[in-house]
Amino acid sequence: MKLTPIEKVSGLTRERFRLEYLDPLKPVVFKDLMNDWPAKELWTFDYFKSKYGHLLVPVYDTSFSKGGKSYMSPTGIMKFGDYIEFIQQGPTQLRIFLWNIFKHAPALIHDIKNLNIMDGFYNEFPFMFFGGQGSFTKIHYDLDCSHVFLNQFQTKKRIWLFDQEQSKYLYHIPYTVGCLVDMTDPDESKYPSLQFVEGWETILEHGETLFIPSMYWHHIDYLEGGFSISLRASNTIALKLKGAVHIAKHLAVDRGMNYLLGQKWMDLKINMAKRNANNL
Ligand SMILES: O=C(O)CCC(=O)C(=O)O
Ligand SMILES: [Fe+2]
Repeated sequence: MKLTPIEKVSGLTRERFRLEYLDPLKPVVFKDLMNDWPAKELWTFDYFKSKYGHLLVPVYDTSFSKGGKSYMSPTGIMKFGDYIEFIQQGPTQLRIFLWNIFKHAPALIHDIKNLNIMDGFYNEFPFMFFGGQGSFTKIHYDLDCSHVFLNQFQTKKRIWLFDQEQSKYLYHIPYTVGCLVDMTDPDESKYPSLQFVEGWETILEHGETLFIPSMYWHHIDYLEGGFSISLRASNTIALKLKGAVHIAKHLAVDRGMNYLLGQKWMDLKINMAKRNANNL
């Protein structure tokens, strides 16, 4: 695997962002996009615990993507405050993900601001992601095909990105947005095609925003327990349409077949991923 560091920039204008990153679909880290957000200072573990600790949240562990009955389902429900205590105490795989905190705590919306770096943000879908040290968000790309702006708080994450050209080398599991390779242990003797992979790497720190271009694969390792908020944008009708078709196709086929065949469907997909990677 060959990984190139993602550039970190300040003071990027809309025009330069469009020309140098958005149009060519090239990732970048903004060092200053969240500078005017009150959340940058306000949102700490203690703040969330004291004001919103009573909220109930769905939590997930690594069984999330296993085939069968629990496919894509939460592991349990916890009090938000208890969860934060848990990730503050040390390593854990438990994560909160795709959580729209503003539905439960609308006042928090005033702590963040619209990002003016491009048009087409979906203001109704701000999602939060929390995880303990050692947890990871398994490599995937986002089903809705939107561009993602991932804003980091308090702690650090290591992020790897890969464009769609890399799918076959990553053992993409057909009909899903996932891969067979275990990116926490990218073992080239087990997955020989990994040797051809070319991608991007960054350590995202407090106050930084990562631009993940549409359909880029992302694998995220939580170097410390922490959280981020991702804001999504689709700036053209064509991209919105592509997202809608992608969602319909994937959900209908994959969920339908999982319902009918359970683990057998997962085994079939895994065999297809291996065949595709080995027939390069
Ligand atoms: O930060 C994470 O753990 C996952 C973020 C992600 O997958 C996204 O924003 O699309
Ligand atoms: Fe994602």
